[in-house]
Amino acid sequence: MKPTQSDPTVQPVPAAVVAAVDAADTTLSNPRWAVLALGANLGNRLENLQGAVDALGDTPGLRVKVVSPVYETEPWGVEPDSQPSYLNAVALVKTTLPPSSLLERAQAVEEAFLRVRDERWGARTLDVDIITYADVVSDDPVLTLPHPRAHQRAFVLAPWHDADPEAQLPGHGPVAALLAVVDRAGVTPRTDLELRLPE
Ligand code: A4P
Ligand code: MG
Repeated sequence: MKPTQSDPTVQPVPAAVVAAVDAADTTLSNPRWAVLALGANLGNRLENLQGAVDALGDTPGLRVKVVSPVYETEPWGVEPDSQPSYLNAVALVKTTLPPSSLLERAQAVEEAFLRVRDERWGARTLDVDIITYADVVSDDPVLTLPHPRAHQRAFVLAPWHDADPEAQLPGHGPVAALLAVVDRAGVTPRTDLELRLPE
């Protein structure tokens, strides 16, 4: 029997619950683009980057849509020759996760690769940074958006530009224009290496 309005077992749903469910629905049907920078300079660097792409792809509410070419890059911000060189790449993802959950997931993926945090800018098996999340701008030190140093870094801008030539860095303008003025020394495409999208 079809329930009717007079059916005493059918309770009206409170307006607040309807609003909350509607809001969740909007988020779920409205995934956001985010740009993630991947870096590794310890262990099997390419495997670590691919592992990060695959682990991100296994995340509920997250799809990896584009992976960039891979670059070999000299360590930035540290004494020359004090660390092995990096492989860097960028992943463009669409996600229904809010920024804080995306950061948690990125850090969990780093942990899975036995990343040890002993010094800032220390060598690492895997670094997953959030470069942008939609057009969100935030100076919260726990999650600064866009990433505060992305605009200066050819090892982020070059693969990002390859993956999305039209990309914009909120607050800084087109990635192509930023890339044209940063120092690209020590940032070399590794055309012999390739990342795959998750299956
Ligand atoms: N945090 C704040 N905003 C963000 C964000 N947008 N994405 C906080 C990710 N994390 C963010 O990060 C330290 C804290 O930053 C986190 O707890 C998070 O809450 P971390 O990953 O633990 O440490 P880190 O990576 O050593 O520090 P940081 O400041 O993120 O370093 P950078 O600026 O990412 O630099 N040279 C080359 N060639 N290639 C590289 O990939 N990477 C670095 C790291 C240095 N030199 C490099 C490379
Ligand atoms: Mg980091």
